[in-house]
Amino acid sequence: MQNTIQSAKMFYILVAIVSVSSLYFVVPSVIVAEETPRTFLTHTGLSIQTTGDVIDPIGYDGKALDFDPDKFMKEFDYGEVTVLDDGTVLREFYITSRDDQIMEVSPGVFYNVWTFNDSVPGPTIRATEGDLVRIHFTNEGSKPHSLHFHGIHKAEMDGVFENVGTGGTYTYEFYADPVGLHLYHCHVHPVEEHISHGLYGAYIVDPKEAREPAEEFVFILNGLDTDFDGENNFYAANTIPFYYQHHPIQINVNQNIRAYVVNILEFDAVNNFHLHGTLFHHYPAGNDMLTMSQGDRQILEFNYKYPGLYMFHAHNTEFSEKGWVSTFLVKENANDFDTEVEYDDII
Ligand SMILES: [Cu+2]
Repeated sequence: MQNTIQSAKMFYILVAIVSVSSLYFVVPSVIVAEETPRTFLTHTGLSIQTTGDVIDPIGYDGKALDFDPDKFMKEFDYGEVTVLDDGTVLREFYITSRDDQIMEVSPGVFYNVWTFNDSVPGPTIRATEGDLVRIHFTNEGSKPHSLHFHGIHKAEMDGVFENVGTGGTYTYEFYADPVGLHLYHCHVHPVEEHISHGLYGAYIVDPKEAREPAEEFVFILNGLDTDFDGENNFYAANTIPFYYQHHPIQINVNQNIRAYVVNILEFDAVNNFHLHGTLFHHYPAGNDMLTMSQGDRQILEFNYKYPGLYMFHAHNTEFSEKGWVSTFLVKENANDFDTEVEYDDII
C-alpha cells in the first residue's frame, strides 16, 4: 500500500515536471527569462539577432549621420596649406569630436557613434615628410577626448596625458615623420570605450619623392559592438558590414592599386587582410607596433628625438587597461636621472 502511494506521488510529480517543461514549447517567453532577441536585416539580406540596446530609429528624434564608404576610402584631408618663411609647408587641420550622434551602420541598426568631424572613421590626415602639421582640436562631446597620433613627436603632443574637456580646445603640432601609414585615435580612459565608439582615423606621411602613381584606397578595419557586451556584433572595412561585397570596388586589369590598411578593431586581439586572386607587394608603414604570439622574440632598437614622458603598452586595449602599460621618461641630460620618480610629479 505504502509503495502504491509513493508510486502515485512520483507519477504526479513526473506529470507536473513534464507539463511545466512542455510550456517552453507553447509559450517560450514565459520560461526564458533573458531578453528576447530582435532581428535586423543586413546588407546581405541575412538576419542578425541581438538582445542589446539597439536604438530605435523611430524613437530617436535626431538625424542619423550619413556615411559613404566609397567616398571615405578615396578622401584625403591635406589640410589648409601655407608656406612658412623658411620654406616649410604648414598644413592646418580642424578636428572636432562629438559623442552624441547616431549612425545607421546596417539597415535598421542604429549605433551611438563618437566621431571626429562627424565621421567614423575620422578624416584621413595626409602630409608629406617634413611638413609641419598643426591640428586645431575642439571637443564638443560630453566626455573628455584627445587626439593621440602615432609617429614621432614631442611628449606634450602625444594626446595621452592632456585630456580635452567638454568645450575645450588643444592645438597639436608636429613634423610629419616618419614616412609611412600611421593612425590617430582618442587616448582618454577607458580607451576601449572611446575607440570602440569610433574615435580613430588614418594618418599618412608621404615620402618627399612621390610614390608611383596608383589608385589609392583607405581601409580602416573596425568593428561595432552594438549591444555593448564587449564583443563585436559586426566587422567591417570602413564601418559598414558587407558594404564592399554589395558595392564592389571597380578597378581595371593592370591598374596599380595602393591600399592603406589600418586595423583599429577593439575587443578582438587579431584581424586579417586577405586578398584573393593576386598577391600584393608589402611596404613597411613605420614601425611602432609588434604583434607577437607566446614564445615569439624580437630585438628592437630605437631612440627618442624629444624629451618627455612616453607610454609603451599593448595596443590591445584590454591588456593595456588591465596592466600592460609602461612609460619611458626621456631626459635631456643622461646624467640627470632621479633614482625615484613620483607618479604625481610627472603627470
Ligand atoms: Cu575619447
